[in-house]
Amino acid sequence: MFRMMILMFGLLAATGGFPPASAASAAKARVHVIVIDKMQYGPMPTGVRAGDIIEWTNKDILEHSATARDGRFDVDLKPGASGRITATAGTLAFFCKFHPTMTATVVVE
Ligand SMILES: [Cu+2]
Repeated sequence: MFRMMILMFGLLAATGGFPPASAASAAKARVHVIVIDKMQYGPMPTGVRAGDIIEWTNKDILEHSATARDGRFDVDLKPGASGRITATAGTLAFFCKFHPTMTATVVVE
């Protein structure tokens, strides 16, 4: 009898009989990656919504940053490092504080 119950439980789990607990929240926040390469921010993500994650990945051998013009974030990015923020609604203009000619803007709905 006990063996039977274990078998049933296994079957339920295998066939998705139990809803995954984090399915709803995982579907909500998406991660948008901005790659920094050769002293430039890569293509800006589109369709970013407030609450999504914006992640910068620095592929250069120099340190960079993603620093908001309005001061709402300042992410330091060592060579090879990544950093992320939770996006807030608005037009996010940012630059690299080490190389101020590096600029970009991402729109968050
Ligand atoms: Cu830089």
